[in-house]
Amino acid sequence: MVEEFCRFALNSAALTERAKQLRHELSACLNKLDAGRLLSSRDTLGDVGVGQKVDKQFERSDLKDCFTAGCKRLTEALRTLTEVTSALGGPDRSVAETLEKLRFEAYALEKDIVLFGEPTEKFKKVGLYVIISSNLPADIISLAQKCVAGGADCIQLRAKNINDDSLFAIAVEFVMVCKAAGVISVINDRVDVAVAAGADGVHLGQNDLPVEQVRKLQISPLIIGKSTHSPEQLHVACGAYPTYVSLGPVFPTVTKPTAEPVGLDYVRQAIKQLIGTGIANVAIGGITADNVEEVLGAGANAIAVCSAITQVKDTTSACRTLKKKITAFKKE
Ligand code: TZP
Ligand code: MG
Repeated sequence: MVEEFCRFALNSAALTERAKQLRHELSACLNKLDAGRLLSSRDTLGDVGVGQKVDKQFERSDLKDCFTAGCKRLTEALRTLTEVTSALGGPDRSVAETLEKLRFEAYALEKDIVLFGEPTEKFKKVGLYVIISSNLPADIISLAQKCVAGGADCIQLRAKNINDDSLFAIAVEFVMVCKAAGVISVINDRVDVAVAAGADGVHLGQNDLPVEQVRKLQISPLIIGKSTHSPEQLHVACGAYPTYVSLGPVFPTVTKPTAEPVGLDYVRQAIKQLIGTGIANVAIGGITADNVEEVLGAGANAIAVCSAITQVKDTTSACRTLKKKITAFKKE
């Protein structure tokens, strides 16, 4: 169950491989026991446990629920097997020792799957990702409200020149606006602020803290985004398992005028590179209602925009137009 969840629900080759490895090691370890004796002592008809049921035994709400039950079953079974094989005695303690080792590996695997899987599941709904790049508290909140009204699925707060106390205060308010509307909130650069303000995620650039370090600082599963501008950067990013990677700037952008555009070729190449990683992607940079379909056509999962939404008279309507185009494209 755990392996199939990694394989079919998360599409993560790396996590599937770890689960498979654990299954094989368990099977090799159990093969050391006397299979003939075990089978001979099987007594299904005489087993008093057969047919005994507890409430909700077969109630599962979704695949995640099946996965959680699978993890509990796995660790409980490993515990029981460790105890029983220890009680068998004899000079060979290697089976019990391996089973104990596998139990701790199973705990670690469950944690890694949840920390990767939960944010991934949450981020799946993102089509329109808006970046609010401003240091002015009033602007930030008013823009966030307009983006929420216009159907943004995720909003990032990008305030680079503001004191920490003001940033934290505005982040708390920003998160509240997003949460009330069921919109994902992301803080640019700062994992401390993201965690303290209760945001859904943090976005990291090439020169920010490494993803592995940020993962250690979360207090509940956090969406972790990572900027990439080339296939090489993408390769490195994938090794750290962020929730999503941004790909760009696709086109020249006024928001980052010095950044070299990477074009749609990079988006196409990145989509191929991301197959089997379970990592989502967001195309960014110079995207507008006029070129959004072209970007989606190159394979992008989601579209991030800043100026197309914040540098216009009617932010809400600009969001609606983009969202409509993204939704229509995804339905095709
Ligand atoms: N990084 C690369 S492009 C960009 C960032 C933060 C901003 C995208 O902004 P715009 O205004 O949508 O081009
Ligand atoms: Mg940054």
